[in-house]
Amino acid sequence: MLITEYQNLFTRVQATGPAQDGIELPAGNSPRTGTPFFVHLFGRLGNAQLGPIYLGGLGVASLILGMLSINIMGFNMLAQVNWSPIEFIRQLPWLALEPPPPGYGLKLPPMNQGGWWLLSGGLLTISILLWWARTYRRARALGMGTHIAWAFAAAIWLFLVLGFFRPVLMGSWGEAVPFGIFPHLDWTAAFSLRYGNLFYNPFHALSIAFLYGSVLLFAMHGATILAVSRYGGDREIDQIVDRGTASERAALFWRWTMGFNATMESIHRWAWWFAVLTPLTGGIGILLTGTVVDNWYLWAVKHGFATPYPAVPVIVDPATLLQGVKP
Ligand code: 07D
Repeated sequence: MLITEYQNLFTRVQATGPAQDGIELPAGNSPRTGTPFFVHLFGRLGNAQLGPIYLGGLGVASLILGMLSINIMGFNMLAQVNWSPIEFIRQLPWLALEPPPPGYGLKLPPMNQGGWWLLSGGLLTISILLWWARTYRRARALGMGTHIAWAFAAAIWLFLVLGFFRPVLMGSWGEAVPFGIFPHLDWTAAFSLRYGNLFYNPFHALSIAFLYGSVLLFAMHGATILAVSRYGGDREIDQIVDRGTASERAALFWRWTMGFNATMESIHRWAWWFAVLTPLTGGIGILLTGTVVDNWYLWAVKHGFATPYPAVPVIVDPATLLQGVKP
């Protein structure tokens, strides 16, 4: 049988050719690092070519500060298990570098009372901000839009609300999240309980809607493109300007099944906005918690979308009634 179907390049055939160094960079840019090489297995997931990487001043500074920050976390945890590497690995999920106790407010605490947390968090924050600047600058150097940098900024907003803006508004570093695997999860659960169940925070609800919405959109879009890749649908951008069978079929499928279709361009705007709005709305929700609203359940009762618990009569423990009665 003669196979005349369009061959999808990235799943069926691995095209190999001379390594690409990328475009010439304008004056003032650093040289790219590393000689590119090819790994077949990587080619099954994405592009087989690895490198060269652009590090530059921002990248190097960000990596150094990030590694310093994670080292501070690690060494603090190692000290907590008496410098035993075995115990460090065994207990790693439970170990924490905690922020200062509430008594210190926003003052500089002693190093072993949250000072290391403050230093490590500060370094991590600068490292992340430098990495953000790097994503912005690299996009500009390639003549791209800065959509990736702004989506990253939305995530950094939530990160800063949790570890910086809200603690500052509350007047205490102790409000911030600890570093550690289970400890940060425990913090999350405790935060929800302390402020009357985060499920009643409408911004948490919005954030979940965008999170789940992102998952749904990603699944729909990924599946649609794969379903029409035999007609060249994976060449998405060509399909926007050079309309062909794949794009039209994909659009038709959705018009058939739900009456409406996104376009090749607009589906990516849908995806970008849903992803960005997840941490954006989430950050608003966290910023309001404890600053404007102290108990989301009572807030929901007041606004008529949670039912109040029925009044419970005082229950007396019968054992207390026997006080002083000899058996
Ligand atoms: C966390 C911030 C950006 C991250 C950056 C990365 C590095 C790496 C490396 C140290 C993701 C910086 C870090 C570069 C450093 C090393 C090695 C983005 C982040 C820049 N919730 N909840 C959300 C659900 C409940 C609670 C969001 C679902 C309970 C709290 C999301 C459920 C309780 C907070 C969400 C559920 C509770 C959240 C996160 C179900 C108690 C937040 C969105 C079904 C467990 C956060 C408004 C996101 C938030 C948040 C989902 C339940 C507490 C939508 C599905 C009721 C305290 N929850 N949650 O994109 O924004 O995170 O809340 O039960 O702070 Mg929730």
